[in-house]
Amino acid sequence: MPNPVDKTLEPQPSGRAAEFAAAHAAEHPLKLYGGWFCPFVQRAWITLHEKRIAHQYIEINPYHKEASFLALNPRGLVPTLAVPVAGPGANGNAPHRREQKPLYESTVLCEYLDEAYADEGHYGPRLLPAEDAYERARCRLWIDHIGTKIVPGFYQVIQHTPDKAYSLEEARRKLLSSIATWVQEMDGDEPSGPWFLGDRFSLVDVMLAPWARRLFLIDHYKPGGVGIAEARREDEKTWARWQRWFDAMMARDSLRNTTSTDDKYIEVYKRYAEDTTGSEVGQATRDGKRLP
Ligand SMILES: N[C@@H](CCC(=O)N[C@@H](CS)C(=O)NCC(=O)O)C(=O)O
Repeated sequence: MPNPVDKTLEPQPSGRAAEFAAAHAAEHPLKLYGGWFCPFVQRAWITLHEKRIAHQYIEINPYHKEASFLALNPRGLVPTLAVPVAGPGANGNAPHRREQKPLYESTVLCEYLDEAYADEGHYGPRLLPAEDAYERARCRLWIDHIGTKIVPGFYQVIQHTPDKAYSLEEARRKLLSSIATWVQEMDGDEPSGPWFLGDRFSLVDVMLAPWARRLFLIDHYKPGGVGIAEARREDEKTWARWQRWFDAMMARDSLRNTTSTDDKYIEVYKRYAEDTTGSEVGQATRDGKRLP
């Protein structure tokens, strides 16, 4: 299916994300290839921002699969990271300055950034608890829940059209129930912090933030919206805790500074709302398959 996103996609981020991109436009051996509209990219962007990692941001259109892009990431998806090669070159010679090792898959590359830039004195607190294997595993479990339940649920709602085998109400309930399950696993009843781990901001928060930021698109495009106000009438405790997290997340600089303006998201997500997008995520949702 020809990809209709190609022709209309804004070529650059806008708003605060444009400023952040411009501040990281200069040549640097650590390169993030991204698309401003992409929530998976925003995970990587937030991680770089949180840890103040020096890098170069390169905006590309992932729907145009340039050979140079596919050479870095055969899956042809953003985010893609190019990591400078440390140590001797592959043939044993002195390292070539321009040699790069690629990395992709947002969860993998965010974990890599957290581990590779681990000096807390320089890069701030680790985003996965380095000192506690159980807590780290628990974080990965709830990151997996975000990727396998909440994110697919988001697309099932936003891509819902009346001809679907499932109703909008069913898709909405499924999404809300996946979010509620996640919220019920959060630490931090008052007065501790708002994050998944209470006082401690972590990759669990990072992984959900871009879709939380995009929930307004469901309110914009789908009758009845996300339905959180209604859900809160039935379960005040869960949804009050969600709201604490949501408000804190929306105010976090790393999210705000990597976000473009709402009107641009509304524009680009129209094809999801009409279920005509040719993106791989969109097609997988339409076909009831696992997301790429
Ligand atoms: N599992 C991947 C998904 C990345 C992804 O789907 N990125 C989209 C943009 S939001 C993309 O590159 N799409 C290109 C296409 O669909 O052809 C990750 O977590 O990084």
